[in-house]
Amino acid sequence: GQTIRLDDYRPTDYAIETVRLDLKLDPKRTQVTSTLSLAARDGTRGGTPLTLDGDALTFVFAELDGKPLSPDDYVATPDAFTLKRPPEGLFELTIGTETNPEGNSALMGLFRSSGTYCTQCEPEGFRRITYFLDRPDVLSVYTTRLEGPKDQVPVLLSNGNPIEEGELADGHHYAVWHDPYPKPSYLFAAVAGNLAHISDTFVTASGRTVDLRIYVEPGKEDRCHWAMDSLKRSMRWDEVRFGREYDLDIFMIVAVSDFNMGAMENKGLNVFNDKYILADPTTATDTDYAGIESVIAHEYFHNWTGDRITCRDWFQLCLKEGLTVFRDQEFTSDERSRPVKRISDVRTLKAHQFPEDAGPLAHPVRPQSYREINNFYTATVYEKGAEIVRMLATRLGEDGFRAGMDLYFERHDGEAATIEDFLACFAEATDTDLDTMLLWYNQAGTPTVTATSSWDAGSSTFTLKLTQNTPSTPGQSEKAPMPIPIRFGLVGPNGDDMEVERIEGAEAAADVLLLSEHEQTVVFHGIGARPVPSLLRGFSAPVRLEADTDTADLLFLLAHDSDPFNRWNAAQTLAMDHLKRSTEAIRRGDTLAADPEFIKALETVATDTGLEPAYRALALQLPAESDVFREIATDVDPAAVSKARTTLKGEIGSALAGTMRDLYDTLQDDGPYHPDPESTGRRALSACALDYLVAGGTDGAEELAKTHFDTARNMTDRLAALSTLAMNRLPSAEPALEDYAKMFEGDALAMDKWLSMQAMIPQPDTLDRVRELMDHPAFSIANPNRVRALIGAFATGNATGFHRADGAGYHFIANIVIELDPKNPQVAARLLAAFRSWRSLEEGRRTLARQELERVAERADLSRDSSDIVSRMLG
Ligand code: DPP
Ligand code: ZN
Repeated sequence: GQTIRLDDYRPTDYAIETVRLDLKLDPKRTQVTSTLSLAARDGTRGGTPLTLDGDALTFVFAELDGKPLSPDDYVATPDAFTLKRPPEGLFELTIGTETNPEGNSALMGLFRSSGTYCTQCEPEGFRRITYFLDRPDVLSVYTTRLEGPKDQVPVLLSNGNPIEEGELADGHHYAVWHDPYPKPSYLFAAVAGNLAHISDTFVTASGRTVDLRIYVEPGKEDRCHWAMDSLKRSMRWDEVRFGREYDLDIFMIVAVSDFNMGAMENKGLNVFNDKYILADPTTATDTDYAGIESVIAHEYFHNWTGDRITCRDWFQLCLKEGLTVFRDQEFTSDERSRPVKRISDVRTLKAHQFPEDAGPLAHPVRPQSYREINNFYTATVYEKGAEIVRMLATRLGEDGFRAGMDLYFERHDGEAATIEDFLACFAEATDTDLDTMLLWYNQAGTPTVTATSSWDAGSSTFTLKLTQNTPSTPGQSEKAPMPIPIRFGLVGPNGDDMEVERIEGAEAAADVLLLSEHEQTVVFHGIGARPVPSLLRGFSAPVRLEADTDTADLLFLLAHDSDPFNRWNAAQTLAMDHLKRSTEAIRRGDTLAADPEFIKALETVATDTGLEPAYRALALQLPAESDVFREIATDVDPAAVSKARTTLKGEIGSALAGTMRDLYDTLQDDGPYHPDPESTGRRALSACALDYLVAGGTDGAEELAKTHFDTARNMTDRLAALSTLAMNRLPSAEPALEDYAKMFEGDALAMDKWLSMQAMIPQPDTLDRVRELMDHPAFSIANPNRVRALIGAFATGNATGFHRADGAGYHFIANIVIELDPKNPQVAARLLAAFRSWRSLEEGRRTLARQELERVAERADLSRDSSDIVSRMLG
């Protein structure tokens, strides 16, 4: 495959001012007629050939300014259409193509999901519908006409506002939609089918009434109300926090059951994976409710950061994604709990982005080149991209950040912009030199920051020696130092933050200092007693911090730090230190007991009713096995890590059995279910207590969990109890799993949870179970949600199973990738990325994993998606 490079960017020779698309819907032979009004851009030489992108298209006809073109005038292949000698001035090109929605198993372009016609165009799906300049910097005004048999497709939707509809002969009807906002092709959408909807209205800040609709399969309307509620709150929040109003008369969301991604922000017509729409208390968990709220917000916020201002090219993907993730994170923080949200986001970042950044798939937030852009919808572009925006906000303060955003919206509305454009707005609005911020976009790898400290009584100074070092990553061996904002506090002996008279050696504002060199020595004056430094508060930069804080310091921070993030982080660091040492002991055939002081400190947090229950639940959660892998980094023995973690959990559970039982008892609530943050937190803490009771082997714990499962009145409680039974491999797990399957038979989303849970049971023979479940009626290899639920959960959520010492887990996943790749390359390539940390494994597993990767790589006809991943992985 060909490599696309950022440095090669140049605008197209021609602009497409308007697009008239006409779709005559048919399951196997949909007729697409596209009429483009084109004009050469300034500077294009007269007669320069025009080449439009295509992908697997069936060409039917072409006309120029309403007259048929002779075959001498153009070349049409499945992958491109070239008009050899375009006329001067404005001209109209009409092209007819034919496409087979039913045969479209890749779910890119026009496809069918349970009978509904639906599109997915980002990033390069529009070229599977018609020939086009299918890139984000070609902005056009679209008018779309949809036509089909009224009994099969009573609902016909596209972007913008509806302008016309009518009946035709032989039971057909049509609808015409017009989107006045110029947009790139990746934001085009069309949906047609037998859909029901719920509707509501929203009055914007300036008093316009917007019609809101959520479309679903008939019968599922009752499960859309939380999504609608989330949408209205998102619309209000964007007005209040960023001054952004919605701009069309109607905003529509459609939920479909076959979808590669979570959701898609098409202008005025978002298409969602139904997992992020449908919710009711019996089938959705608190996590599902929170996920729906944040994905609804994310896609809605794209209306300004993505749609009104889009990306110049796909290298700038983080311009819309990082920024929009930041915005949805802020929304959740404002709606729920800021510390809890921050901790969850950092856990996600470390679980997904850090390993990506440390392995063969590492790439800059703004890559310099790609072979397949679909493989760059990554944790790095999204989550690290959001962290960079957060660092800007941290450095510039609330007002400065808002001023920069205001300028960005004002200056670039209606444009396709770059990261440089974005940074320039903040630099200008706040008169700050932000040139080195670009390094965060251009350099891959997670910097390690070290901090060594000393206090000098005589001079009342506290000295912090800081260094930063970013490891080499594929294609980048040398790294320049980056600007790293470190939010800090010096915690005095009484537990309060100390006053600092003056700071030398670093640019510092209030409680943030900027590490900008490889090495800096920072001196804090007026420090009359030895403080414990609390660094990187709120995780102010996406770095790995190695500080010289010892166990006593960490216990002190866990008890006293005024920053809730660092209090939590102190507990995590203590647990991680233990897990690493315990893993080593296990590999030596030894054991290592947990520190009673640490367990006691956990108990103090768990029972501190001054803290939110959700926060207490997070504090009690041990680092995941994958977190420990990451920290160990080389020669990882997954079985030893798993054993270390299970042992520690058991020790805590048994030491704190009485506390956990009290917690559990006081947290039960008989009121009606509501997914609000308070009751969500209560349920999370209760589930955590129950899990520790079981892990600790407490008398009666299994019965308690079984009763919790049987008497649950919502999915959150039911699933938590089932998970505890299953993950701890208790005898009651199997009958409970059977009961669950009977209860939710036929409910695909609820059955996904059942598939996932079984796939994650941490024992070697889980692989056999996963193979059997592939024959269960609840599973289908054609549906991405089912594949992610069963196979994805096994590959990424079951270290014990996937990393079986005999390599059977690797072999199984490689087989699935090979089977899936011809049908849905995107989903196959995603699955393949489960191997991304293979080089860190101990030698035996590393060899087995390499063999499987090589077996995949040797396949002829591998998709560009999978071949790109596998070659980078082996490269
Ligand atoms: N729909 C995906 C997202 O919102 C890709 N744009 O992140
Ligand atoms: Zn997005």
